[in-house]
Amino acid sequence: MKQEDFMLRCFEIALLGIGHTSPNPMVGACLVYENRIIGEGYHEKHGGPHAEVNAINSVLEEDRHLIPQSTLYVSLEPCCVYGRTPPCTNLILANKIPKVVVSTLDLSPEVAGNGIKILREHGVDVTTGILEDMGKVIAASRHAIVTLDRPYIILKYAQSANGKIGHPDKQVWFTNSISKILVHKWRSESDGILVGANTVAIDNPALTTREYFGKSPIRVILDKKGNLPSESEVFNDAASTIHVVSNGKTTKTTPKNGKTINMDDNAPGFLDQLMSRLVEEKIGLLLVEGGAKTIQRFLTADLWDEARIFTTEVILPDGIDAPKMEKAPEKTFQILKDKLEYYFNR
Ligand code: AOF
Ligand code: ZN
Repeated sequence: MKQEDFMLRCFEIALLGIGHTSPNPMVGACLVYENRIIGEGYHEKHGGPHAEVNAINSVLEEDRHLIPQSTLYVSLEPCCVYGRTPPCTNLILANKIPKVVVSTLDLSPEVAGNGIKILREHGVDVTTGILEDMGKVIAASRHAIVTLDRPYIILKYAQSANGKIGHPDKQVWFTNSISKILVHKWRSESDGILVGANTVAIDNPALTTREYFGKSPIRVILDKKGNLPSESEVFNDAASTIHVVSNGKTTKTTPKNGKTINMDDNAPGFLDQLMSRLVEEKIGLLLVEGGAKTIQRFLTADLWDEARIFTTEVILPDGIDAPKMEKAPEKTFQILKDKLEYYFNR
């Protein structure tokens, strides 16, 4: 087995935490003695033990004496600060682990290379940069939070074969049931889901995770005028909601589960300020589900990391034009007759 193989295992288990770790990153760790994994663990939940702690705790009694001769693989640089949990660097040193292999740095300002520095200063042999591109993808939402003060943003929409996203006054459904399940899986993995008022008024979506297991994201509703009806599904108690109303507008609608916040939608930098506010709400991964105007606002402000776009065989003769992506897709999948394209903004 190569270093890369053990790192891939770290990534695989790190991803089990998706949707539950923000504002902390997903992290996976494996403890390896002579090509055998004697312990592994991942960061399961924000506020809970770190991956390294879970990996070391998982080692069986009969293998514990091997820990001081093992290599610790971690998808992210071990932390060196007292946060909600004590520093993982202390734990590594206390367990006398002689070698640590890291994929990518933790860009949190208080760590950012210091975790590795401390380990090296104490004689630990540290290797970094193993499968680093993939490690960065796994840490992407944490890194968006600490370097950009915003969540990792995924834009998602479906369009007809002739490039229409929908109809101005009635709901149109384009994609098939398998694509719908996939979108609900994405919801379960997201911390927040954002839509504009028109989408609520026309489609009345619930924005919950119903066709897949797992939690529903926090619903973020941009309702500049504050006049969406309180009976709208997004204000029900099936999930938490942040209702964003423009400063100075009064609204009688308050979510049954959540809150209303006032921000000036017309002010310059509104979206930046809102994203920063969503970080305070522990939203590290945000799915923007529409509609056309809202998606376009994020594209124009260059506030996006990924776009996942479905194109169907349906032709909608008249309707609202879908936003135009300026670059080429990097991945394309066929889901029965739906085409799914992934775009990345880097
Ligand atoms: C690790 N392993 O599994 C995770 C890390 O005390 P907390 O939980 O708030 O942790 C804050 C710091 O730990 C911060 O730098 C964050 O990026 C990092 N998360 N670090 O060594 C882990 N989840
Ligand atoms: Zn840690």
